[in-house]
Amino acid sequence: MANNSKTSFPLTADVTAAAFKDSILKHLNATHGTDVNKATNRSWWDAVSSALNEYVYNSLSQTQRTYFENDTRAVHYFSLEFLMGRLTGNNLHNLGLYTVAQEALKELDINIETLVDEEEDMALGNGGLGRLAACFIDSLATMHLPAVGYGIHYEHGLFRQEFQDGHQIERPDSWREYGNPFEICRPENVQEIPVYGYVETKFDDNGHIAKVWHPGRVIKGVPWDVPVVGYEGTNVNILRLWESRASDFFNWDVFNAGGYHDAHKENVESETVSKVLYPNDETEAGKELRLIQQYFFSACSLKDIINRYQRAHGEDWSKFSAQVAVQLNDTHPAVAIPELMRILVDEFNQDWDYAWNVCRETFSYTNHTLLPEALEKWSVSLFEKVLPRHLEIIYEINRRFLNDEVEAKWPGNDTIKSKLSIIEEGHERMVRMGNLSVIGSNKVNGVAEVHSALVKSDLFPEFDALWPEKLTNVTNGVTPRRWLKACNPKLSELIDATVGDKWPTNLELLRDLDKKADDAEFQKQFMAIKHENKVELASVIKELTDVEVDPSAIFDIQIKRLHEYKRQHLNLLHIMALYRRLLQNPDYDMHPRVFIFGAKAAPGYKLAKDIIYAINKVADKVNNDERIKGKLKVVFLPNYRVSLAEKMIPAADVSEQISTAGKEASGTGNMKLALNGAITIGTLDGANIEIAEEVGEDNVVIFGLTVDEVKAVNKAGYSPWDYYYANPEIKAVLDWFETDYFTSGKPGELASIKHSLLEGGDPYLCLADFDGYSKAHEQVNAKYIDKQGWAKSAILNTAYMGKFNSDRSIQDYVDRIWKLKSYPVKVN
Ligand code: HBZ
Repeated sequence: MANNSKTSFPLTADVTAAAFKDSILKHLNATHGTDVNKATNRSWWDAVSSALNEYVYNSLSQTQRTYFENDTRAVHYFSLEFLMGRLTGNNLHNLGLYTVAQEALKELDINIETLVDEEEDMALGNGGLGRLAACFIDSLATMHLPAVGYGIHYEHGLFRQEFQDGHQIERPDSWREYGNPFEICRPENVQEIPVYGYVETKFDDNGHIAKVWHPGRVIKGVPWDVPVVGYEGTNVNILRLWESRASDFFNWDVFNAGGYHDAHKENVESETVSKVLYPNDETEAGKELRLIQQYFFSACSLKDIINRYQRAHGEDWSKFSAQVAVQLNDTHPAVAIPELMRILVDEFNQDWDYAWNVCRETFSYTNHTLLPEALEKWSVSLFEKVLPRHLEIIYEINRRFLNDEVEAKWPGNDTIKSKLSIIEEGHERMVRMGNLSVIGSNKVNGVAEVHSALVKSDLFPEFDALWPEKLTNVTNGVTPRRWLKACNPKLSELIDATVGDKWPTNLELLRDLDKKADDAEFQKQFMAIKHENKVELASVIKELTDVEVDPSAIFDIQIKRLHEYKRQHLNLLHIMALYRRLLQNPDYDMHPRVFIFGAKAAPGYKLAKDIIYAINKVADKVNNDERIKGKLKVVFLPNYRVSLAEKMIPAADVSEQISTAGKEASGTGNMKLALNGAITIGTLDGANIEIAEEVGEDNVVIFGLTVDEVKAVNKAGYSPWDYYYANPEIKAVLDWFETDYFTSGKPGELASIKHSLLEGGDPYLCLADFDGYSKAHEQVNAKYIDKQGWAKSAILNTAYMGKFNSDRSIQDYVDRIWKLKSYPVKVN
C-alpha cells in the first residue's frame, strides 16, 4: 500500500500517494486509452503528466482570473528562444508532488527516474540566452508576478548531436513527434500576420497622407500555451509559442487553374517559418527566413497583447504603457518596435509623437553580447522586400531621432550622427537592430556588472551620454528549483536538514551553511553526497561513451556552447600539456583527473567542430594509454542539453569558466556549478567577477588577463609567436597537433587548431593566458589534496551563491524596469 505521505504545500497538502496513483490509473485508461497490461513507459509518462496537469490547470485558470479581475500590469518576455528542458520533474517538484508521485509509481513497480527520462527535452534555444529566459519565467511565476513568455513553437529545436569517429554530426530534434502533454493549443487566439508586398501612399479627404500596406502573403499564427508552474504551485503563468501555418489551406485560384503544386508551395513556405530553430549562437547570418521568424512571433505577440488590452480599455491608448511592459531578449524581437508604431499610427490613426511615447515607455532591451559578429544587422534591401512599411517607419524614427535629439545634443556633428543612426551607410546599407533597440526602449541592460560597464563604455558610449539613465545592469541568475532542488536531491535534503526548507524561494538562507563549513561531520556528509553524485555520473559516462572513470578522481567540467571565446581549446592545450608531463615523468605529482566536456558547435562553425574533433581524438589516445596509469581521463559527452546538465552539474568538483576577459557577457553555468559546490577556475570575466566577490577569493581560483590587460595587449600588438618560442611546452603541444600522434596515419588532421593560434593570430589570447591557466590548475590540484580545505571551499561556494538566484534578477527587473506588483493567487 502507498503510505499516505502528504506534501508540505498548501495547494497539494491533501494529495496522498494512493490518490495520485488512482489518478494515474484513471488517466492511463480514460485519457490515453491503454491499460496496465499494455502500457509502455511512454504511456505511463503520459498518464503521470495528465495526473499532475489536473493541479496545473486548476491553478492556471485561477491565475488568469486573478490577473484579469485585477486588471494587472504585466511583463511580456519576447524571446526567440526558451530552453525549457524537461517539464515533468520540474512541475512535480514545484507542485510539491514529487515524493507523492515517486511513491505512487513505486506501488506500480515503476521507477520515477526512468519515467522522467522518457521525456524529450524542450530544446527551443541555443544556450545561455534561451536558458535564461526559461529560468526567468520560472521565477516570475514563483514570485506571483503577471507575466507571459512569448516565442516560437519550433517543430525542431536545437539539433541532436552525435559523434562519428569523433566528428560532430547534426541530427534533427523532434521533441514533439508524438505530441506533448504540457502544451495546449488555443485556436481562439489565432493571429494573421502579413509579410512582403508594397506600400501605397494615399491622401484622405483632408489631404492627410495615409500609408496602406498591401501584403504579398499572410501567415497564420497558432498559439500553443505551455503552463509555467511557480514554486508551491499557486501561480501558473503561460509561455505562449506561435506556430506558423498557411493562412488558407489552399490558394484556390491557383489550385483551380491547375497549379496544385504552386498552391502547395506557398503553404509549405508559410509553414517553414516555425519549422526549425537557427542553431547559431553569437553569429548573425542575415537570412530572410530568420527575419520573418522574428517579425512573425513579435507581430503575433503584439496583436495578442493588444487584443487583451482592448478587452479592458478599448481604444484608449493612454493606459497602454501603464499596463504593458515588453522585454526584448536581445535584439531578436526588435522589429516589435516599428510594428507597434505601425499598429498605432496606421491601424488606429494615432498621432506619431503620441505613438512614439507609448512605444518608448513599453519596450526595454537586454543586451547579451559584445561580440561584433553577434550584433544584428539586416540589409535595407531585404528589409524592404519583407517588411516595406516597417522600413519606412524605421526611416522616420531615425530621421526624427537624428534631427531632433542628436542634433540638440551635438549640433552639426555628422560623425556622431553616423554612429548613432539606425542605418549604417556603406556599399550595402544596413539596419542596425541594436541602435533601433536602444532608441526605442525605456531601459537597456547588460547581464553582469562588468558587461554592463562595457555596454556603456565600449558599445553604446554616445547613447549613454545622451540618456545617462537609460543604460543599466541586471546581473543574471538561475532558478534554484531546477538547478539545486530538483537536480541534486541528496544535497537538497542535507541543506533542508541544516538550514530548513525555505531556501528554494530565498536562496540567501544558504548563507547559514557557512557555520558548518569547518564542521568535520558536515564536511563528510557534503563530500559523501558529491561522491555519490560522481558515481552516478560515472555510470552515465560509461553508458554514453564506454569510458570508465574513477569517481575518486577530480571531476573537472566545462559545459557550454563551443566557441573560440569560451576557449575549450585552452582547456585542451592544458590537458595535452598534462599528458606530456605524465609521459615524460610517470611519477608527475597530480591527483587523478577526469576532464569532462559537453558542447554543441554551430553546424557552420568549422573551427569549433575541429576543436570537438581534436578533444575526442586526444580523449581516445589518453584514455587508452596504460603508461599514465589512469591518472588522466578525457570525456566528451555527446548531445549536451538541459537534462544532461542536470546530471553533470551535481557531480562537478571543478567548474571551468575560462573565457577571454571581456567576452563572456555573464555566464550562467558558472552559477549552477558553484551553487552545487564546484570550485571555479576562471578568468575575471562576466559574472565570474561577482561570484568571486560573493564566495571569497580563497574559494575560487582566478587566473589570466583582466579586461584592461586584454585591451592593452591588443593595443600593443599581440603576437602569439612570442609565446610559442618562449615556452617549450606550448611549442611542443602546438607542434603535436601537426603529427599523427592522435590521428594515426593521418597527420595534419588537427592542424587547424595550431594554425588558428599562430598564423590566425590567436584572437582570444589562449597562448597569453596559458601559463597562468596551467599554474591555476596546479593550485586546484594542491587545494584538492587538502581534503578538509577543499570541503570547506565547496560548502562555502554553495553557501554564498544566494545572489545568483534568478528571483533576485527578476526583483531587480521589477524594481528598476518593469514596476510590477505581485498577485499571489488563492487557489481553491
Ligand atoms: O547569454 C549568452 C551570453 O553569451 C552569456 O554570457 C550570458 O550569460 C547569456 C545570458 O545572458 N548569449 C547567448 O546565449 N546568445 C545566444 O544564444 C545567441 C543566439 C542567437 C543569436 C545570437 C546569440 O543570433
